[in-house]
Amino acid sequence: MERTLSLVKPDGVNRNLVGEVIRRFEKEGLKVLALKMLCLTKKQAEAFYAVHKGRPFFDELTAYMSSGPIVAMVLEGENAVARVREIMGATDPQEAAPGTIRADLGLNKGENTVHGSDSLENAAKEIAFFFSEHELKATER
Ligand code: IDP
Ligand code: MG
Repeated sequence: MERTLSLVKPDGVNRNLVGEVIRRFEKEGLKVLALKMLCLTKKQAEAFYAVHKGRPFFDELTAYMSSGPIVAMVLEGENAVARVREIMGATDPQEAAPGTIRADLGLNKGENTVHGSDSLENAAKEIAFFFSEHELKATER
């Protein structure tokens, strides 16, 4: 069993796609372990995407990610990290495989509707960024 972090980005929340994104994960057998809506400050977005600091799109990305509410969730399942990345599709909606969230719902490379952790190690860090030990414990089955 693995746990991973996914976000519905501001464009997804804005276009009423929260339920649709969660439905696609649940339909594939992933379990929602924790869930919350919040707004990131620019500083928090910069910390979350620190690995991209120095990239040309860093300022645009962190401004966008702090531009409105997002929904953060912890998903659990077998190979959850890779499966969530598969269900999301490639970063650029134009390059994402048909039937993936980004191909079907993404607007462009920046406003691509969802985030998913890219490794088990980053998943643990990203889960801890959004959820306290207490919040995860509260829903343990
Ligand atoms: P990922 O979300 O598929 O893992 P990353 O390369 O880690 O993609 O980039 C993080 C996020 O930064 C992307 O999801 C996207 O929102 C944004 N991003 C990446 N590359 C570009 C770009 O070339 N222009 C604008 N935004 C970008
Ligand atoms: Mg990434």
